[in-house]
Amino acid sequence: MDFKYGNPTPEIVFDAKNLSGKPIEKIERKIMDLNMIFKDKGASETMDQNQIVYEVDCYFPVENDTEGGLFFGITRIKPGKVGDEYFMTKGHFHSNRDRGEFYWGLEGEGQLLLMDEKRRARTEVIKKGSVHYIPGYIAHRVVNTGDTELSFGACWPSDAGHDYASIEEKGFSIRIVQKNGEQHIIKE
Ligand code: PAN
Ligand code: ZN
Repeated sequence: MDFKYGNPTPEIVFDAKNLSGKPIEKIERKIMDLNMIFKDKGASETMDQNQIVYEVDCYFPVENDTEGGLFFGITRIKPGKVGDEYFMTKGHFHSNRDRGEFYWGLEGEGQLLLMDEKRRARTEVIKKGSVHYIPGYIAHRVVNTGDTELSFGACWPSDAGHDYASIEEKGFSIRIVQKNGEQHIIKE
C-alpha cells in the first residue's frame, strides 16, 4: 500500500447513487430472489419476477473472512410494495454474531429494523444524515417507506459473514406495512 502524503486519487468515491473507483462488486436483488421474505406470497408471485427491489455496490479491499479488515457498501432500495408491505432488504445476522456495523442514510426515507436473538425488535428512522450503530448479535433490515429511492452506506468487518438462513426461516418479529396511506408496524 502507498502511504505517500496527500495522494490526490481516493481509492473509491461514493454518492447516493453509486460507488466507483477500484473494482466494485454489484449485487442486484429482484422479486424472484425475495419471494420468501414478504408476507403476501400470492402478491409477490403475480409481480414481474425480474423487477429490481434493491442494488448494492460493494468495495472489498481485502479477502472475505480477513480478521481486522473492513468492507464498504452502498445500498439503493427502490420505492414499491409487495401487497401492502414496503420493499426491503433480505436482512441478516452476521455469521460471526459479535460483529457490528455502521449504516448511514444518504437519500430517501425508511426504517431500519433491528432484532436481537430473543426476537425483541425496534426501529430507527433512516434518512439523509442519520447514522446507525448496529451492535453485534443484532439482525438488521432496511425498509423503504418513502416514494423515492432510499440509499444508505454501510461499513462492516470483513470477517462478519452473512447468515441469511435464520431470517429466511423465521423472519423478523415485526413488519412495516402501509394502511390507509400511512406506515404501520405489525407484529408477526
Ligand atoms: C449491508 C447489506 C445490504 C443488503 O451491506 O448487505 O444493505 O442487505 P442484505 O444483505 O440483507 O440483502 C450489510 O448489512 N452488510 O453486512
Ligand atoms: Zn450486515
